[in-house]
Order: sequence, then structure tokens, then C-alpha cells
Amino acid sequence: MSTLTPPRSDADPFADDVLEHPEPLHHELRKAGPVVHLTRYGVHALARHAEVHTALTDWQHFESGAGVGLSDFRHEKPWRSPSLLLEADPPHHDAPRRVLSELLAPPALRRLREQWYEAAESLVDEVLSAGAECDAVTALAQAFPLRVFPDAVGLGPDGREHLLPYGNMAFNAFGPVNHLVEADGPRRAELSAWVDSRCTREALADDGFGARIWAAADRGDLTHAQAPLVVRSLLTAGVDTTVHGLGAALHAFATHPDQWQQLCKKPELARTAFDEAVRWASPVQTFFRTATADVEIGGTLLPAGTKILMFLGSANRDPDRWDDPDRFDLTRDPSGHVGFGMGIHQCVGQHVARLEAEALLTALARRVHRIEPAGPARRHLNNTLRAWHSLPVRLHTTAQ
Ligand code: EJD
Repeated sequence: MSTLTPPRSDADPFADDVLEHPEPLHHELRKAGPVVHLTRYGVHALARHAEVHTALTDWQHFESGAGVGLSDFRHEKPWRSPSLLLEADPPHHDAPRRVLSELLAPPALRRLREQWYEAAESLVDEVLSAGAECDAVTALAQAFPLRVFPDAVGLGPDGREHLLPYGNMAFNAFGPVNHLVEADGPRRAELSAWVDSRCTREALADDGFGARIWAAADRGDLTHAQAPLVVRSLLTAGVDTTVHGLGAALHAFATHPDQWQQLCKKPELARTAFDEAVRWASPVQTFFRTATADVEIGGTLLPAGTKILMFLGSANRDPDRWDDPDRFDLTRDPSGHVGFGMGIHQCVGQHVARLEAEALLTALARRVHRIEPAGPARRHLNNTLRAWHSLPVRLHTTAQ
């Protein structure tokens, strides 16, 4: 086996300036080689599409059970009990995965489609009747998922304001203990206690995703001890991700008016448009795996036990995989992007996310012919998520 020593970099991918503007580091890492040793954290980084794809699909050599953040669960106690889906490998991973993938598959979502399209129309009507200017983050990207998803899970009305801060905390926790993680510290116990309390059978309405997870336990597809943790996965991974995915799409359209025009002309492009926005912006920027054995990737040896940092956002803009990768372009085929991951852990909620995006973008495209930036866009920093804090826009309505 060829065992090239990888090039080294002292860069900190979780430093504020890199989180704010990651492209220069991505470019540097892709150029340096297929594998780069990040000295600051003692991890190996993959920033090219080919290697990220390989690591994501080879779960036998790149495990998740030691955690998919920087922290190694074999040596450090995780901040909460590990996720049965995200932080597990076959065979333990498979039963919870099977239950959720059936629950969140397109046929199971059919009953939500009409409701969500109506909810999107109402939201857009309300936003437009409040005036032409709004913050697309709060008024649209946050408001829509918060209006439809917690109801679909069967969550009660109280405490929903904890969902976004909890997700933000969970996604920060995949990175190093920097100032972002420290800022979440004071609320960790309170937010965790609230989320855990929402995962019991009694806390959930009897016709939502939550109740169906408990019903799967009654059928024996899961144990009753696993059910609340699978509900917790929905509440952790189901809100912030879609919010920032929608934020990415709205920002992309505000800055690419010609692409918005294309969508207005052909609203059936909404689904592809959302995937192109996920490719272009990669709301989930990074994830780790752990090498289960000495493994060669791109001609370089990754020693057993080391953490591997995968740059999804960089892979999604790798010029060896994409023509003109930095262009947000509805005419390209974005399939093969790794913004939802790839392989056995690929986003189990992606059909839910796409349905939310399709509903909101379609409703907007019916009423709004131009989304014009109306002030500086401000980033929200998170160790994993590429997010907007605010996107001031002016919505130009279509004459009706
Ligand atoms: C995630 C990157 C969980 C969980 C599952 C998935 C994520 C986070 C948490 C979505 C990671 O099972 O709690 S995108």
C-alpha cells in the first residue's frame, strides 16, 4: 500500500472568519491534496468530492458510532446520549433507520402535501399584506418550517421557541469547544430537559410522526426504550436544517434575480432549485467520521482511530465534479451533491425538507416576481451550519 504523508495545514475550519467565508479555505484544501492533516485538531480533512463521496459511502471503514463531531465518544462522554441513527453503525443503526425512512418516505408524506401548500400560501399572503419589506429569515425561512413541522410531529403548543436554540446547540456541539459552544452552555440543561420531555408518548398528539414512532415500538420494530430517542432525532435534525436550507435558497434567489425569473416561469423547477441551493450553499457544511482501520484514500494512509473531517460544502463546489461550481444555476443537474450526505446515513428527512421547500417556493413564485435585497445580509455563525441571521428583502408582487 502506498502510504503518502498528507500535506499539513494549521488552518482552523471553525474560526469565525472561516465560518463567515469558508470558500478560500475550501479552495486551499482541495488544492493541497486528497487528504490534508489539520494540525490544530489532529484530524484528517477531505475537501474534494471524490474522497468525501468515498468516505460517506464506505461505512465499514468510516464509522459514525464514535460520534460524527470532533469529539471521540470512545474517549469523551458525549453531551447527550448518542443518537440511535446519526451516531450509530450497522447493525444497531438499521432498525431505527428503517422505521424513520418509512415514516418520512414520499408515500407517507402525500397527506401533508395539500396542507403544506395551503399553509405556504397563507404565510406568503400574511407576509405580503404586512408590507413589501421583510426579513426573509424570520418571516419565511423560520416561520414556514415552524408552522408545519412541529404540528406534523405532533408536538404540543408550549415551548416551541426552544426548537431552534436546541438545534443550534446540537449542531455547534459537532465542532470544537470554541466560543460558540461556550455560549450555548448556560441553556444546555434547560433545552435538553424540554426536548426530552417532548419525546414521551403522552406529550405527542396521536396522529403525527411522533405517535407513529411509538406505534412502531408497539409493533416490535423498535424497543420502547428506543422510541423517545428516535423522536428526539426528528426534533434535533428536522428544524434548523430546513430553516437554513430555505434561507440558503432565498438568499440565492435574492442575489440571482434571473434564476428567480426562471422559477416564476416554471414553478415545477422548485424541487431542483432547492437541491441546487443545497449544493451551492451547503447548509450542513461539515461532518466527521472515524477510521475503523488503517485505510488508504486518495493514495494516503489514514491511521485507524483518527477522526476524518468531511467538507460537504467544498465537495459541492469541487471544479473536478461540477462545471462552473460557484454558479447558482437552475439548468444544471445538482444530483450527486453531498449536501444531504450519501450512503446509509443520507438525510432520512430529505423528502420532508424538499416538500417544505417546494411548497414555500411555489407559493412565493405565484405572488412575487422579484426578491430584491433591501439591506446587508448577516450571517449567523454555527460550527456546522451555514446560516443567515437576517436577509432583509423587498418582495415585488406580481400584478393579479
Ligand atoms: C444531522 C447533519 C439526531 C440527528 C440526526 C441528524 C443530524 C443531527 C442530529 C442532520 C446532522 O439523530 O439527533 S444534518
